[in-house]
Amino acid sequence: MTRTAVLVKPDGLQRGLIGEIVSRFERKGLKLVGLKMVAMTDRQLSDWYQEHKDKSFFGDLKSFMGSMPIVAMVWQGLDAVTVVRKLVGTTLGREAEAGSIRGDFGMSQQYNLIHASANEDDAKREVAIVFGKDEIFDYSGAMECVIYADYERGEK
Ligand code: 3AN
Repeated sequence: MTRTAVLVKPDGLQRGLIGEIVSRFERKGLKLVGLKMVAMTDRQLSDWYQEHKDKSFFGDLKSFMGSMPIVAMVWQGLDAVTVVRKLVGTTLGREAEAGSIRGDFGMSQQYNLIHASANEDDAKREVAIVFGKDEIFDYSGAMECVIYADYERGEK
């Protein structure tokens, strides 16, 4: 099982989409292993968005993301990074696939409601920026035996 980081951005919080977003991931069969509200610092945001540091929108993006609290989550599942990216949809809200979170709720490129880790290395790095080890929880999911086949859960 892999883990991925999700941020509901300030626009997602203001739009009242926390419950909707959590619900979509839950219904898919992903397991919530970390959740908190956090005001990200400029330092955290510089680390988080390091791949965009030379882009023209870097400063705007950081000040927007630091302008109010965000909701950070860690979701776990088989191929969780890919699954969550698909549920989130492509970057530009007005072009994102209908049925995805951005496709159903967003119109903007910058105000695109939600962040999801792009790959497993990013996921590990991003989780560590916002969560302490004691804020990630390992517990057995009661529904996992009907969400996954035995071989998918790594059991014979
Ligand atoms: P994604 O979140 O889909 O992986 P990235 O990694 O290309 O998208 O961009 C990270 C964030 O930067 C986006 N979620 C969006 O808020 C912002 N962003 C991307 N491109 C632009 C742009 N051209 N102008 C302003 N903000 C942008």
